[in-house]
Amino acid sequence: MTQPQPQPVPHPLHQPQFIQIHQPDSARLAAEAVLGLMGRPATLSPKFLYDALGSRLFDAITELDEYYPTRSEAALFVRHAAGIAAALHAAAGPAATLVDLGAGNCAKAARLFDSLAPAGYVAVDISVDFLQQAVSALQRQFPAVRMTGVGLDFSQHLVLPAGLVPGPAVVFYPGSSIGNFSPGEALRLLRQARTLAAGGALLIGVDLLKPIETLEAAYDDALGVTAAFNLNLLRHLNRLIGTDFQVRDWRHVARFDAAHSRIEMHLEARHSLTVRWPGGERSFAAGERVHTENSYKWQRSGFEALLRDAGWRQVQTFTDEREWFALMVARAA
Ligand code: AVJ
Repeated sequence: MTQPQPQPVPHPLHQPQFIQIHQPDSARLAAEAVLGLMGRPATLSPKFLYDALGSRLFDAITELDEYYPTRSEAALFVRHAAGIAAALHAAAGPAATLVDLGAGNCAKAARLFDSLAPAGYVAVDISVDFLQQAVSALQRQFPAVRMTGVGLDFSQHLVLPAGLVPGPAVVFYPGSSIGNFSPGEALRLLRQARTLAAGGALLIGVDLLKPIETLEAAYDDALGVTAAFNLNLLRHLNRLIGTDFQVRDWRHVARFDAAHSRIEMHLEARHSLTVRWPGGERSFAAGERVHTENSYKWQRSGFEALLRDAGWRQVQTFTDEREWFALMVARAA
């Protein structure tokens, strides 16, 4: 006589899906870079900061003493863990889909899994290649969660393929990346996020206004890592469009512009020079600049008002004593 074997409890074991929505083709990127280089003033999108080395330099920035945003945000997640979890549950209900904007290595979202218990996870980043490894690893850790990696430049248009978000979503946008957008662009993105959330919630990291010395040090650190991050854009362009930029001819500049409430990063020509590439050239006078990034610093009340303008309701702010950084949770109306 054999003992009856215990029946295994059936539960779904998922495999991650991967979709590339718009392939960032290098011809189009190169054309965009040339247009920016010819502008007066010359302006390049901060996305050109992130080639392979640029992404590693950004990771190094997050470990600098002067760069407070990453550390401040991480502390808020610990300090307000229970409050944030309760706010998200109240706003989105159980078994929501977690939509991670700019997911990268998925580490920040992974820390939400235990408290949020999402039914699905959609990791969005500019290239699906960045997501393969991280999403696959997370899927092995949480086999019952339906996971999708989506390659999409959501700064252009934040819309996901039908069916990926079957019910209410928690849209997760950490890191104060919203700071790269002007108030008008941010409003548009937050409206699209509200539509995407389908009655769910938003969890967003916002960098707040603080003393100028603190802001400028965070974007011009003593070790020169941020300078290297900014200057590396020139090496990226040399590969992308065949320019002959010499990094030594340029200087990193980071200044707070009070009128726009933003840190601006520029590359400044150390002397007059001409940059050449197949099909064009551009001369720069000594001291002339290429504008490479804006990082807006919000007042708490200003960003709360922006969220309401974008149709978000019941905004809850989780912050530190100094109000240096905020995590905001809101409900899609
Ligand atoms: C990734 C856009 C949040 O603005 O602080 C860091 C980028 N630039 N140091 C920021 C950045 C220079 C960063 N964001």
